[in-house]
Amino acid sequence: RGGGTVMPYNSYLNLDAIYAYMHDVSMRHQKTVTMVTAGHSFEGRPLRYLKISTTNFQRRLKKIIFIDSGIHAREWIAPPVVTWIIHKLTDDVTEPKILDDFDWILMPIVNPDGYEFSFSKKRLWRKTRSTDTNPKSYRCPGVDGNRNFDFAWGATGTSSNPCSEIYRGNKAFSEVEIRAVRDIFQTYFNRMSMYISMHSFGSMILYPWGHNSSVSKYSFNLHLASSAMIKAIKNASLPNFPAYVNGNSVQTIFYTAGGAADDYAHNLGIPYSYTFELPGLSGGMEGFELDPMYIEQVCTETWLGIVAGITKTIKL
Ligand code: ING
Ligand code: ZN
Repeated sequence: RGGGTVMPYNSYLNLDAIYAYMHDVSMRHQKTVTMVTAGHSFEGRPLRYLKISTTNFQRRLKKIIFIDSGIHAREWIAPPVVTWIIHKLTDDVTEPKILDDFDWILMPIVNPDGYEFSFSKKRLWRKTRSTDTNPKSYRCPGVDGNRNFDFAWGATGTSSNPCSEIYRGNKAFSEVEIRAVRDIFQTYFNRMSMYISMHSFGSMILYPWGHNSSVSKYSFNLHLASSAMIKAIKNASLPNFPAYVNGNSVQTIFYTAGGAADDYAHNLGIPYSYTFELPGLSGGMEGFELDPMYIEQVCTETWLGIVAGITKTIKL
């Protein structure tokens, strides 16, 4: 499996280890990889992503694929999937075509404060760790980053109560972490053909719209590409893993949410915008605590799914 530094994929790594890996990759691949610090979190941790291009990102020769994870702290299986993608685009290139065809933005930890908190204090923490002027906010810190984007902000499936797990914040983009993601979109949306927000769990590929039951004008292509992803994942998966399903939020996860990242991206005109719900092997809260023995399995099958989906992607 390729040279260079291989991150361990038999345990979940903390923020420092993930950032150290990103730094290491960017140092060893200076021609193709740039690490960006896009500001700092509410508690002061750096917000970091990698830009990967075989033809120099700034020359704007190619469309971009943007993948993030860790917007929700407790969904620990998502960040290793994104670092695995970094690995497959740098140290273990088995799909040179998609590296030649696209520039990439990979942000494994959108919400570093929440991620650290889920390691050190509360395993099942979901939100950011910010406080605002709402009187309840000191007792109940944190905003749901995936309800904080400025598209259908405040629509159904969100809460104005800081103590809720789906607290939307006191305004759209109240969260500095989500503003950093917004800035990536604002800078590059014209070039982006695909956006994937990695979450867990449920073995689903969701696509817009998610704020209500309306149907995207791209839904045929969204469905076609995600079906190709699912087929490839199924081929590489394990018998004890649940089968994936795809569709828009209402059809698939049976709830809607205003202010989510995938709708924000889609509204900017990014045609292929997805939320992945990676596998969890049990229901309830245990679904977030996927046994680390399965990390590498989820990484490899998800990567193959993404490759198949991109291959199926026609220019929109
Ligand atoms: N799931 C997503 C959530 O933010 C989602 C699912 C995405 C619903 C987009 C609607 C729109 O609730 C997880 N696991 O967070
Ligand atoms: Zn999530």
